[in-house]
Amino acid sequence: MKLPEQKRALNLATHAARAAGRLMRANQFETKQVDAASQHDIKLALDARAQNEIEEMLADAYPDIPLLGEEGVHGDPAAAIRWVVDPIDGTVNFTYGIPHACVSIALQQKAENPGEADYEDGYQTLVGVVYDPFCGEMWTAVRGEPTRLNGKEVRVSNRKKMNEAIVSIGFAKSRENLEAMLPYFNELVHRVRKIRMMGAAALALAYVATGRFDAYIERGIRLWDIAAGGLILECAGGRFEHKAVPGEHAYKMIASNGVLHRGLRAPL
Ligand code: LIP
Repeated sequence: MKLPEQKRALNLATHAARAAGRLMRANQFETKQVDAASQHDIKLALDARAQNEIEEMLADAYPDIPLLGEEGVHGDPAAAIRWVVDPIDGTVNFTYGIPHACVSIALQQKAENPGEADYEDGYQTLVGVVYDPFCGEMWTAVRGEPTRLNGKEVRVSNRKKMNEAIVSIGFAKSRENLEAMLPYFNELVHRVRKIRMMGAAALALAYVATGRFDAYIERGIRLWDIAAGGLILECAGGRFEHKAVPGEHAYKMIASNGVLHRGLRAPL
């Protein structure tokens, strides 16, 4: 399996993200077919349709590279190279007509040296794309290069004071994560300027990378929610701390502008 040339992979991922974004925009005001729903989560038929559209475009160009996605796996997800895809991140928002959701596509490879891996499973992220079709914002990152928003370089904030910080928190989908994070929420809310809970992990990471948020914290989040956004954050000068937790490709993570990281005192 040959590693794609990274600029070519980035261009392909942005085209695939735009295709999924067009599908989201075309259905923004349409009644959504719900395939499954629980107290804190919804699965739409459009989630699977969007992932199929992305998968076809990626496989057309690179038929040998498997895809690990929120809506299923195509090929061997433990291969040396893989795409990691969340076709609609922020599905509950999208279902309710809240225009805060995005497409997240990452290219990962198994690191040659374990010390160079980003994740405990040995993978490192090479290319990341997060696309918000409602604001027309495309974040792109290639490992070792600056993050760009619609082609323009962006960087994390340099805010150093917690009482000036905007921190985003996600409560994921389970009661256990909710119970674990509420005490921290109650403590943190008094120390920062504002807390924001927006419902799309990949956008929260992109917002930290762009200096709109100063940090983002969530536990029980999945790899497809954070793989692209984590690279986008690191290439924008941010700090992306994460650790595997029980569950399929599940992580707890603290993302920040770096200078505020210790001050968060997140209990993860
Ligand atoms: C969502 C994440 C969000 C998290 C939600 C859900 P989805 O992803 O982006 O941060 O709090 O529970 O996991 O399911 O909309 O792709």
